Amino acid sequence: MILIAIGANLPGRQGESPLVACRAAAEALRSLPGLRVTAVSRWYDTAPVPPADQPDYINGMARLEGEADAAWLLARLHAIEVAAGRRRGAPNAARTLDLDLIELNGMRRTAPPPPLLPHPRAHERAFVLRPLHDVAPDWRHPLLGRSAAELLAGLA
Ligand code: PH2
Ligand code: MG
Ligand code: MG
Repeated sequence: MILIAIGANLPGRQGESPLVACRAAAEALRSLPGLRVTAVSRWYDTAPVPPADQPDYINGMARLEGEADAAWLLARLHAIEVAAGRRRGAPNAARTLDLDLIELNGMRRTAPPPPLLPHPRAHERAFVLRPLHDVAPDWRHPLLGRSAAELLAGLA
């Protein structure tokens, strides 16, 4: 199971809304060679975390099946972000599209090179865990051993 978090909170290059950008990103994932998109979550309107003077985000999650090299997949995700007008700014800056690799077939990597897996902040972010639960209610955090529902219950 591969889990990719999708988020956006700025209009895209043609002025398209974050929701349109997120839906287009989920479609773009369908063209990744050797992988199959098996589920896309509902879309959630979420306040910025940490609280910031930015528009709300749209957040969702795609579930894929197949084998992929971690560095290769990360590069593919970055290419989709760039095509959607993403510019690298300060950490947590508002963005036209953010694709974060949360889970890659149970892989664990807690030190560079990227990507760190599972995503090091996934377990503390409701905007990740809620859509994750939509597409993978059976998932357990590979390092913590806890389900998305359990992790969500532990958040404020
Ligand atoms: N992404 C961030 C920082 N803060 N907040 C919300 N609600 N949703 C996000 O996707 C998000 C965020 C950095 O990637
Ligand atoms: Mg992110
Ligand atoms: Mg990111």
